[in-house]
Amino acid sequence: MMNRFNRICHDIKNLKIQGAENVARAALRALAIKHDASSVRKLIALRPTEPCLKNCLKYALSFTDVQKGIKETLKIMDSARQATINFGSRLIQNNTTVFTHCHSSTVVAIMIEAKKQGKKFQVYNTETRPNFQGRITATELLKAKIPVTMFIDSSATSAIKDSDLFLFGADAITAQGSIINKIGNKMMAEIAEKYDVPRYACTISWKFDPKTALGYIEKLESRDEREIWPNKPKKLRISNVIFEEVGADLITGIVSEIGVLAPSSFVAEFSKKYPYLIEKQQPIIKRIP
Ligand code: RUB
Repeated sequence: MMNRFNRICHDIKNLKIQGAENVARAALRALAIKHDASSVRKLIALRPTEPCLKNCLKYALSFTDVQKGIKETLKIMDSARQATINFGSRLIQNNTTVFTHCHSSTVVAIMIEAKKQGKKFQVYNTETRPNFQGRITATELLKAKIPVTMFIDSSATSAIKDSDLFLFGADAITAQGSIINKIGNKMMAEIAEKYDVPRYACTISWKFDPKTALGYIEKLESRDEREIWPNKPKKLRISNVIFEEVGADLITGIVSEIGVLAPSSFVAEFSKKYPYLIEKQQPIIKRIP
């Protein structure tokens, strides 16, 4: 029988708990059970491309009373999430076709809020191989009575050229105003740019990785090849890098609790609002490309 801490770790590792914010919240639940140094290290290593998880743990652990720290962190996250949803819902109008990729709980919540406001719109989404998170998105939207059409990933062009808006989530925001999100997002943002479809990353600002301001390059998680082909020929190498960087030049705006900001203004505004999350140490020169 797995203890509760290990169960949460197992569920994060195996994508039973997925999406950056869900992962960060689950890590805080695990932190409430165990917060010695090795448990914290274990939590941080579960999903390497998740600064929100790291920011949350760092802030919660800055309190002498860790349980109080966890509560305070969740309070900030809850109010940031609500404000992000409110800003994001304003982007959706009547008769809009919204395109999205993968599953972002933030993007889904924005769509549900727009629906609650009485807006009539439809969603095009992609299935998101190999783990099909697009099915989670489609299921949640249908439950909220929002019409959805699912496309296979390789038909994204057909979906995007008939869309009015591209909303996507974020796993990380860098100091350059770029976003790290599910593989495919960059290609889709490029297609959307070609067809003049505006592209917004929707996320609480705590996905910002302060270390990127010091020259760190965000690590992109790679997963097991067997997710793509369980009985693959022995000598075949398969790339299963699951995230990629969407450059600031491809992003119309970052929607967060701070507002809807151009990527170039995001970092300055974030630093003003959350000075305690900004890194104080010196750049690690050898990691600068
Ligand atoms: C999920 C994914 C999501 C972001 C944002 O990838 O890329 O778009 O994590 O999600 P995975 P949220 O399934 O590999 O975790 O808005 O819920 O934080």
